Amino acid sequence: MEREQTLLRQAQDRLANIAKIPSLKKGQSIKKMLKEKGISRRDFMKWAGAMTAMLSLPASFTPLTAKAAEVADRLPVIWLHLAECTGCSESLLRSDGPGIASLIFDYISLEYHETIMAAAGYQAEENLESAIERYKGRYVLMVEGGVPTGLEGQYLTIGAHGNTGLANAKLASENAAAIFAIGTCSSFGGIQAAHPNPTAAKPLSEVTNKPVINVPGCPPSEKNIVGNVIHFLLFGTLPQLDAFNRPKWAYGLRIHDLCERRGHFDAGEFVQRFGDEGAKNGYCLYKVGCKGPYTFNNCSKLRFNSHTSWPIQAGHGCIGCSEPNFWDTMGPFEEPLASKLYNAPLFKGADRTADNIGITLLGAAAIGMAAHAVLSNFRKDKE
Ligand code: FSX
Ligand code: SF4
Ligand code: F3S
Repeated sequence: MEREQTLLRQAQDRLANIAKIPSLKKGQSIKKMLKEKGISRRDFMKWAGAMTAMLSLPASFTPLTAKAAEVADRLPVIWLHLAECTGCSESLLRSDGPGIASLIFDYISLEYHETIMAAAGYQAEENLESAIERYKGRYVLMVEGGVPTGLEGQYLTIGAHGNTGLANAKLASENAAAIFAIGTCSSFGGIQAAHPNPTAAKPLSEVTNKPVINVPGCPPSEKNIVGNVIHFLLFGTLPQLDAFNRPKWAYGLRIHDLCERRGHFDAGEFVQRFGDEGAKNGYCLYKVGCKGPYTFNNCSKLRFNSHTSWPIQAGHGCIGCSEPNFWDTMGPFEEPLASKLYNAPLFKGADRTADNIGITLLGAAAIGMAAHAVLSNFRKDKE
């Protein structure tokens, strides 16, 4: 309780100080934007309550979460695009609705974002340099995409002077107040770092000495991106992180832990082939490749597109998109991980066991061990 009060006071003071900074979005306010989009104050407060819960904060923080959103226009953000598909930006900007999350993202001050800014060529380059200079030590850096480091970064050049993505990432990291690696590519290398990684693509955290918060997912949900912005506004400190520097509030549980098909997993009821009776009955997708038991993310709880659906609800297993090296380690995506080990003595027939006596006996621990074995085998293969 005492700790809660101290945290509340700290966040209040921080937000009061941020509110004193002049708005970077002249003539705009959350109130006005909500009105334009037909979102009521009540819905906004409901959103603030849900966001507070998502950040694992007590309900007493709800008014502060709302306040954080209101002062988000004081936050200069520089968003770099490196090697990736732009899905992370799409996840945020094209969510239906628009949801309040994307609205808040509109409201922050995006000082530089290669795909959506109007400037091009030399002018765009100048924008990056001047934003870094003007907001030194104050801006939040969000980086989407892996960093090709082969040929000194020449696999990825950006803009009229042909600066490398590597050089831009290093430069922008230097004076950032906080750094977020948005998406699996930036967090862990992603698809371009998949074997044989021809461009020597690396995660952002490997090209800067500054602390990097990873927000993986291919793409990550807009809630996880905006949640990090709100957390930074509230506290200005690193959230609790897991072993892969992912915020625990978002990546603390496995997809499997809260999956709506979990009851079928426990009962040994599986889809055997896409389109079969089991699929029609909404059975567990483990045997058609679901990697939910090995994947840490909050999709099963928060879903996508204003909570309408998510991969498993749509009928396909989780492919493990928020895990390091998932392109190499989680495939084939439509086969269970354990069948990779079919010939390994310990796990021989693991999925046949599931067939005969139900997965309950196989148990999550065995699946976890299988995953571990696959990952270690994979590393050996590569060496
Ligand atoms: Fe794409 Fe982003 Fe995947 Fe990567 O998301 S959705 S390839 S994580 O960097 O644009
Ligand atoms: Fe859900 Fe996949 Fe776990 Fe089955 S294996 S319960 S579909 S997360
Ligand atoms: Fe990715 Fe699995 Fe969620 S594939 S989007 S972590 S359900």
